[in-house]
Amino acid sequence: MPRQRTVTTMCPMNCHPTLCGMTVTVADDRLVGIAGDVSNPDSEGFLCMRGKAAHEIVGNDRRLLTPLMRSRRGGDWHATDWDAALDAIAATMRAVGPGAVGFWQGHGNWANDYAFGLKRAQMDRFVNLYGCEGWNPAMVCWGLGAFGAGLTGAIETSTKEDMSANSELVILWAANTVSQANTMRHVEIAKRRGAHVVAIDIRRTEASALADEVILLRPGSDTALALAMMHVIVAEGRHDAELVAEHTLGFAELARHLAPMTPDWAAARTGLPAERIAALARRYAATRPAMIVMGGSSLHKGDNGWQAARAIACLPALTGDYGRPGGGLGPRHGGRSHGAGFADLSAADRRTAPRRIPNQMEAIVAALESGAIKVLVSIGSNILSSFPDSNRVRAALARAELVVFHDIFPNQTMREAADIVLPSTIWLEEIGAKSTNTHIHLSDRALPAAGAARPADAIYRGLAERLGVADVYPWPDQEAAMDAALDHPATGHTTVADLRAAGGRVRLKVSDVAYPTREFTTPSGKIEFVSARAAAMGLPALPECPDTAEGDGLRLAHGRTFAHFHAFYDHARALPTLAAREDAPDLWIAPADAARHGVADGSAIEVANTRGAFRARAKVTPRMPPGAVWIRDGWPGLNALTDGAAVLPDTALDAFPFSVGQSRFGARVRLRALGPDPAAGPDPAD
Ligand SMILES: Nc1nc2c(c(=O)[nH]1)N[C@H]1C(S)=C(S)[C@@H](COP(=O)(O)OP(=O)(O)OC[C@H]3O[C@@H](n4cnc5c(=O)[nH]c(N)nc54)[C@H](O)[C@@H]3O)O[C@H]1N2
Ligand SMILES: Nc1nc2c(c(=O)[nH]1)N[C@H]1C(S)=C(S)[C@@H](COP(=O)(O)OP(=O)(O)OC[C@H]3O[C@@H](n4cnc5c(=O)[nH]c(N)nc54)[C@H](O)[C@@H]3O)O[C@H]1N2
Ligand code: SF4
Ligand SMILES: [Mo]
Repeated sequence: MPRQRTVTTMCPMNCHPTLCGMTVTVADDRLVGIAGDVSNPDSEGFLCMRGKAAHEIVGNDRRLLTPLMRSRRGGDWHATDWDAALDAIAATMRAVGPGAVGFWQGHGNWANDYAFGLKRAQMDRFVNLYGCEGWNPAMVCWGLGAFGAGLTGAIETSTKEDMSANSELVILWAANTVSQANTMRHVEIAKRRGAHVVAIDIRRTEASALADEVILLRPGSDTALALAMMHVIVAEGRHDAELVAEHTLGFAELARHLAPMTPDWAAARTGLPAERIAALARRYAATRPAMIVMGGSSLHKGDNGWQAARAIACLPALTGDYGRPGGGLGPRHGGRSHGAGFADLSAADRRTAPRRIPNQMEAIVAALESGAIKVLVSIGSNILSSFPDSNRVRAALARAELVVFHDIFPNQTMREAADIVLPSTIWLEEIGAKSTNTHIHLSDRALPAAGAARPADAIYRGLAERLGVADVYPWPDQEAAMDAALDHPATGHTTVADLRAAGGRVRLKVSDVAYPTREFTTPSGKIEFVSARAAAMGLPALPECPDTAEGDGLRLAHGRTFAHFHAFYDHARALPTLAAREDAPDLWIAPADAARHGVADGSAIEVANTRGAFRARAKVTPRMPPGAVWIRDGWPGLNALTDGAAVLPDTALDAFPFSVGQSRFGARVRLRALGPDPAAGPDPAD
C-alpha cells in the first residue's frame, strides 16, 4: 500500500470574495482525491462543480508539459527546453530594449496567490528592476467599480460574517450566487434571521431564488436607479441629517442636483415602474442596518462604467450606514477589509526607467499597433479572450516581434498569437497562499512538477540572469519569499511555518466592519458627494447619469455561470466535466426578441455588430427581459463584439493604488438565425 498523506490547499480558481479550502490526498506523488476542507472557516467544506472538477487538471493529457517554439504564427510547434526558450526571449528583449518590452499577467498567475499578491508582485519586481513596461491587471476586472466607489470614499468592504450577524436588509446589486457562493451562504443566514433580501439584476439569476424581491432593470441603468433612490430619500427627509453633516461633503449641492432625478425620470431609463423605485428607496431608508452587496465587475462593463459605483456608494452615506455593523457595502470581488495588507515586494520605488505606456487597456493595444511594444510576455492570461474588441487585439498582437505565453493548457491566444510557449506548474505543484477578507490561507505544495513545467518565477529569474538584472529574486526559495510578503501587521507577522503549524491559516487583524472610524478614503476623509478630485480629473464632481447613446440592436450584458472560470483550462474544454456541462456558448434571449428575429430556442445564431461576429446557441428564456441579451464570458471570439475604447481619461489613472484604465466592454448586437443545428456553432478547440 502506498503511503497516503493529506495536504491543505485552496481551490485554484479566484471567485473572490469566495475562495474555497481544499484538502488533497496524495500517495507516492500521485493525486488520490480532492475534497472540500471542512476546517476552512470561509468555505466550511464547500467546493462547487468547478472546484471538484479541478482534479481533472492533474494528469490531463492536454496539459502543456514542455516549452514550445515556432518560426511563424500559424505554423507548427516544436518542442524545446527552458534554456533555449529563455535564451531566445532574452535575445529579442536585448535587441528591442526594455522600453519595447511589456509584461502582462492574468488570473492564471494567482491560482494559489489571489489577494495575497506575492506572485503578482514578483512580476512587477522584474518589470521595475529591468525597467520595462508592465501593467496592473485590476483594470480588466474590478478596478473601474472600485474607482467609482473610491471617488465617493468607500473602497473597503464589510465581511460576509458581519452581514449574516447584523444586516436587516441585504441588496444584491448585480451580485450572483455563481460568482460568490460563500457570500450567499451568509445571505441565507441573514434571511433566516429575518433580513429582507432584494436582488437587482438585468435577468432572473440563481440569486433570485434567495430574494424576497427581484428587480430587473435595463443593463447600464443602475446609476439612474441609485440617483432616484437618493432623490426620494433626500426629498422626503429620510436621510440621517446628523451623520450626513458630520461625515459627508457637499450634501446641499447634492440635494439641488438630485431635484430633477425623480422616480419618473429613472423609470424612463430603467424600465421600472416609478412606484417600485420609490418603494425600494423608502425600504432602504427605513431599514437599518442595510448592506449593499455590489457586483465587482459585470455591473461596471458597458453603459454603467464607473458611474453606478459612484452613485450606489453614496446611498449608505445618506442613511449613516457606513461604519455600522451590518451596514454599508458588503463583499465584492477585489474588495478588502479595513486593516488588510501584505508586505509589497514589487520594488516600485526602485524602478529603473520611467513608465511610457499607462495602465489603460486601450493604450496597451495601441502600443502593440504602433510598435512601441515589440515583445509581450503574458503570464496566466488569455488576452485574446479577455480583452474587448478582440479583432483589433489580434491584429495588434500580429505586429509584435515576439509573444510569449505561460500557461497550463493551450488556448485561443496561444493558437493564434504566440511564438514561444512556457509550460506552467499547476497550483498543486507550487506553494502559495490566498487571502479572503478575514484569513490568509496556505496553499501548500502537494505534487512534484510534471514534465518540464515551472512556476512563473523561473521566467523572471532566468531572464534576469541572462539580462544582468540584479536583485530580481533575492530569496533562497518561494517559501522565503512568502515569509517576506507575510511580514506585515495585518498577518501578525506570521510565517509559512506558523501557517502550517496552525492548520494552514491565520485570521487577519482586520475589522469585519468597513470604515469603523468613519475616516474615508478621500482627500477630505469624508464621503464626498461633491468630489474636487473628480473635477480635477475632468470628471463630473457630483454623481451623474450619463445619457448613453441608444444605438441600434440589443444590449449585450455579461456575467458568470457555475461551469466556467473565465477562459481557464482552454475555455473549459480541457476539463471533461465542465465541457460537458456547457457544450456551446448559450446566449440568453427574451422570447419576444427571439420571435422578432425568428430565433428558436437551441438554434444556432450569429451575434454581430460593426466590430465583428460571434456564433452562439440561442437560449430563449423568460428569465431574460426584452431589449438585451446575456452571455457568460470566456468563450473564444465573444469579445470580437465588445468596445475597446477607454472609459477614463489618462488624468484619472493614478488616483488609487490599483489600476482603473478599463475599456468599455459595451456592445449593441443584432441576431441572425443560422439554423436549427447547434453543432453549426464553433468548436472552441479549433
Ligand atoms: N466579454 C467579457 N470579457 C471579459 C469579462 C466579461 O465579463 N465579459 N470579464 C473580465 C474579467 S472580470 C476578467 S478578471 C478577465 C479575465 O481574464 P484573464 O485573467 O486573462 O483570464 P483568462 O482569460 O481565463 O486566462 C487565464 C489563463 O490562465 C491559465 N491558467 C490557469 N491556471 C494557471 C496556472 O496555474 N498558471 C498559469 N501560468 N496559467 C494558468 C488558464 O488556463 C487561462 O488560459 O476577463 C475579462 N473579460
Ligand atoms: N463562476 C465564476 N465565478 C467567478 C468568476 C468566474 O469566472 N466564474 N470570476 C471571478 C471574477 S474575476 C470576477 S471579476 C467576479 C465577477 O463578479 P461580479 O461582477 O460580482 O459577478 P457576475 O456574476 O459577473 O455578475 C453579477 C451579475 O451582474 C449582472 N449584470 C450584468 N450587467 C448588469 C447591469 O448593467 N446591471 C445590473 N444590475 N446587473 C448586471 C449579471 O446578470 C450577473 O448576474 O466573479 C468572480 N467569480
Ligand atoms: S466557488 Fe470558486 S473557489 Fe470555490 S470551489 Fe468553486 S471555483 Fe473554487
Ligand atoms: Mo474579474
